[in-house]
Amino acid sequence: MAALTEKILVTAALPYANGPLHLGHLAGAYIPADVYVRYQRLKGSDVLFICGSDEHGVPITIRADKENVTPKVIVDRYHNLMKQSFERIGLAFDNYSRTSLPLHHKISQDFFLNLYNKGYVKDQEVRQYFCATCRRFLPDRYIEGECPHCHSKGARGDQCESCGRWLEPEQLIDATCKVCGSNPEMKTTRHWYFQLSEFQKRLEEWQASKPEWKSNVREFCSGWFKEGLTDRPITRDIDWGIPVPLPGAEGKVLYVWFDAPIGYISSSVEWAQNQGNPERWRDYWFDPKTRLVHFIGKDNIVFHAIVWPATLMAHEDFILPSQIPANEFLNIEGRKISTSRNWAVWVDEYLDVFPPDPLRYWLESNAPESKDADFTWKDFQVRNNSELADVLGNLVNRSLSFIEKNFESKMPPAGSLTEADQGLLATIAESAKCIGSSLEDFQVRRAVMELMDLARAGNKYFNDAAPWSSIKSNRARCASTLNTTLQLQLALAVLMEPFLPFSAEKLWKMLNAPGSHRDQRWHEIPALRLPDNHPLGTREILFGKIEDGIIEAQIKKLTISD
Ligand code: B3M
Ligand code: ZN
Repeated sequence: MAALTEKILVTAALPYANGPLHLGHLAGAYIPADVYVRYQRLKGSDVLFICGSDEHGVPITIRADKENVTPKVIVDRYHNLMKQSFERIGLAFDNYSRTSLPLHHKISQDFFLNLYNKGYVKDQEVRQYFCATCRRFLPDRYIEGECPHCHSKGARGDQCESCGRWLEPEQLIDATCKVCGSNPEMKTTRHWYFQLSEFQKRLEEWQASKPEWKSNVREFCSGWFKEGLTDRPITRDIDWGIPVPLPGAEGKVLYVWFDAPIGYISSSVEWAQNQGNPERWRDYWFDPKTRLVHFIGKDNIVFHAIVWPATLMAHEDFILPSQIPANEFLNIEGRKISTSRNWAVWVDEYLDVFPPDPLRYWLESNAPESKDADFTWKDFQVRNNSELADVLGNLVNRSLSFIEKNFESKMPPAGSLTEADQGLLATIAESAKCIGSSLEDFQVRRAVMELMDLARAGNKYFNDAAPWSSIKSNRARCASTLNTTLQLQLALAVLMEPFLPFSAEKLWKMLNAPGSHRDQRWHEIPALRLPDNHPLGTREILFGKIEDGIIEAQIKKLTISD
């Protein structure tokens, strides 16, 4: 039965290009998205996987000010570094773009004008902090002061990091300019507001039709609906960003959270252009049969589940998100990640020491799906050594080395299969089904456990069949055992692809299986077979053990800086 081809447009949040990629990024949005996409490709779905760097906004200018360089220097540096880290960890984007591209500027300005011309964007005079020393208006994050709720110092104009409450800059006690430290004054300025309040009813109705959304997303939104949606300024007084395309708006730029999600569209447009088929992106964004899936971290929920869908409704042409799998956060060794205090594990530094798959495996089996997760180096070592190496790696290694010794590295003939042999082969179909349905539900943790359970079943089968003793008494029986074990591994090589793509490829090659494991189809996995006497490839260690010393060096590297 041929599966119906589904069209799925998958996005992962556009990371700010203001620092290197760390484990928190990977855990929340990128690894879950990548697992889902790789699975859907094997299923035969028509998937477009889109991402790019978010290069505007105050996070970028603050970093630039700190280093005394231009924002351009910052975004060039980190865009390239992140892009490279994504590649090295195996993120299979169809396109990784960046929001500083002229293409993106144009698309965002057109989007803004579309909404403005329909009356969904209106200007308003507002009072805002102005720093007389720096001679500029201060956006939220350029203002610091004492939190009016918990009274901790250093709260930002938009949020207090200690108590987590959202703030307005004028609520801060003893507000100061983050750049020069002087007390800013209130002055009048003009901003353009998106009429979000007009969309509350439609948004509520739309979300009522999404009972399958994760509870964290639905609860978050109903909280916002209860408070009542208010119109939101979508312009800012800074000199880095996309110019507001209206007369009288000189010196103002679009708010980064207005242009960033439009980056999903412009990255798709860029992809289509690179394909030599510039209109192709429309097949996804304008076709109501496309499922639009946004993978994000929980701090981005309001933008993706409320503000962005409302802007899409206002524009009228585009499809709306169909799923928003939002994950919780990852802590490191019991502490909240802090990039400014260097409490983080950086992906590029990890990859200089370790292969990508063990990290992917840890992040998958500990995905912060319903609560925050805690990464510890020790647990990373345990998972690698006692699961990847001892279960999956061991199954492969001991059966292949046995065949090397006793069957000249050729596939031992299947012969006649016992109930136990057939039982193991039947488990493949069950596992493929379970893993698939977990992934359809965005349950990566459960899916990767099910994968590992299948490898465990393989080891148990191998132990029970004891080929080291049947080789002496019944060579044909022994051959059947090895044949069955290897057929399982052929299936595993494909089942591993969403989770452990590098090792999946390695295993496929070790089996010298024809073509690529990526060209297989999920529903055909149970029927995959290597023929009798098929020559196997070169055996390699699939997962090496990680020694204590290496882990201790990593733990030492983690020090909090002030
Ligand atoms: N850059 C925030 C973040 O990295 C923001 C996401 C944009 S997604 C359109 O968490
Ligand atoms: Zn100042």
